[in-house]
Order: sequence, then structure tokens, then C-alpha cells
Amino acid sequence: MKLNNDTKDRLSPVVTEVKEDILLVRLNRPEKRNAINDATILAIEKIFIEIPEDIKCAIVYGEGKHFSAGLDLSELKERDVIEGVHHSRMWHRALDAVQFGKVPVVALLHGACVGGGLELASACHIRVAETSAFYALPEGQRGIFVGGGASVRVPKLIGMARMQDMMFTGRVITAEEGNTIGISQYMAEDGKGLDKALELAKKIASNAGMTNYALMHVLPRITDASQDQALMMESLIAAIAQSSPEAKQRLKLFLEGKAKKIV
Ligand code: 1HE
Repeated sequence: MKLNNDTKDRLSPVVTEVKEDILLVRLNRPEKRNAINDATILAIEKIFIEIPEDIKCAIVYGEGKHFSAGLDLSELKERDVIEGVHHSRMWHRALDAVQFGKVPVVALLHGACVGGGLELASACHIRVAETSAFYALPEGQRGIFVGGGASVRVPKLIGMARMQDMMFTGRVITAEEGNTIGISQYMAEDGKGLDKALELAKKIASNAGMTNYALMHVLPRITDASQDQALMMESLIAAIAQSSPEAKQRLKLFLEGKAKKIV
């Protein structure tokens, strides 16, 4: 039987759409609040590994009332220790494909952004939160631990003490609080987040490729390294970036008074 696009969309846990040079990646299990089962995390990995050359930025968002309810708990069956490690490493692989992939990724968050949903959001590079967004790490309450990279990525956004608080006490963070403490970088009214995410994605897509590459692949390694190694990496990537033909062209335009000013 040949499936039409509507049927395929209903069956796919993640759906993609191209808008000019932006890839829209939509979690598509609204009836399960976009809970992330194995099929979903593997689909995310495949999408980000296979991003076409002409795509310059991606937006990840969720269908329905919530961004994502996190790990699909119905699949959290008896696993022995080694199966548990492999499962967590599968998430790490997939979310590394998002964070260290080919293009910068904007996450648009609304409703629940909890557990594995927050892990996915924190693997993206910039987050826009609609007013309805809220954040939690219910792993603490479910008697488990984060396994999709939250222990590494969430403290980098909000600090370790706040993550400990979320897991010790089950604290739910509102969209406004989340924006203040660094989960999101932008806020939008409910229903307006995709416009904001597209506006940001277009700006990001217009950057020099080497600048975006350095921000995605070099800056995180600089922040993880010792100061001495970090400063050396900075010098190397600065020299590489400024020697690219695109950088030279942009600097020439500025010096000729033809480039857009900051304000
Ligand atoms: C689910 C899941 C899920 C909903 N796995 N099926 N995550 C959590 O502990 C969060 C659990 N979910 C919730 O607290 C709530 O569902 C929400 C606040 C997100 C949304 O509430 P609501 O009222 O809109 O929806 P609902 O009625 O609770 O759920 C609708 C359906 O989605 C229902 O299934 P149905 O067959 O009865 O209709 C729910 O069972 C289903 N559903 N969330 C499976 N998470 C890599 S390690 C990461 C570890 C974690 O992420 S732990 C955190 C798990």
C-alpha cells in the first residue's frame, strides 16, 4: 500500500519540513505528549546525521500542547545494567548528533519540557520559550536518574545547584523563571514561538559558515578545556575563521561602509 503524506505524518514520530534553508523538525506524538520512545530518538539521530547540504539552520518543536513529556516510560522495561548503559549511550549519540551536527539548532519550547524533553532542548543551541512552557526533571520522583545528557548539559545552562534542586524536590520551573535562569534565551507569546524561532534561524543561517561551525564545535570544547588549552584553541579558530574568503569579503564590505551596522 502506498502511503500519502498525511498518513506518513501520522505514523512518523518525528516529521520534517524544509522552509528555504531552514529545516523544521517536529516531534509528532501529541497523543503521548511527545514522549520520546526509541523510535523517536533514533529518528532524531537519523535526521540530524542526514541534514542536506543546503540546510543552514534547524528548528526543533513539538506538535500538540506540549514540547515533550520526556522518556517514554512505557518502554522503561526491565533492563539489565549493560542494556541500561547502551540505552543511555543511544540517547547520547542522538543528542550529540543534534549538538555537534552540521547546523545550529533552535528549540521552540511550549507546555511540558521535562526529563528527556529538557535533555533534547539543552542539546540545541538556542531556546525560545512560549509562555506556556514549564520545566522539570521528574527522574528524581520516578526513582531513576537522567540518562540523556542532562547531567552534563543542564548545569551548563542553569548551574549544578539548580539542577540538584529540580531533581531533589521535583521543582517545576515556569517559562519566565526558565528565561531568567538561562534555560531559554527568548520568550514568545503562546502560538507566536515559531515566528520568533524562524526569525532567529534566518539570522543564524545568514552567518558565515565558519563562525557557526566554531560556535557549535569549538566553543563547547573551549569551555570544557583548561584555560591554557582553551586560549590556544581560541587563537587557532580565530585565525582560521578570519582567513576564510567569506570573512574577508564581509570585512571588506564593512570597511567600504556597505555592511549593516550593529544598531
Ligand atoms: C506518557 C508520558 C511519558 C504522558 N511516557 N507515556 N516523564 C515524566 O515523568 C512526565 C510524565 N507525564 C506527565 O507528567 C504528563 O503527561 C504531562 C504533564 C507531560 C502532560 O499532562 P496531560 O494531562 O496533558 O497528559 P496525560 O493525560 O498525562 O497523558 C496523555 C497520554 O500520554 C497518556 O496516555 P493514554 O494512553 O492514557 O492516553 C499518558 O500515559 C501518556 N504519557 N507522558 C509515556 N513520559 C534518557 S532518560 C530521560 C528520563 C526521563 O525523561 S524521565 C521523565 C519522564
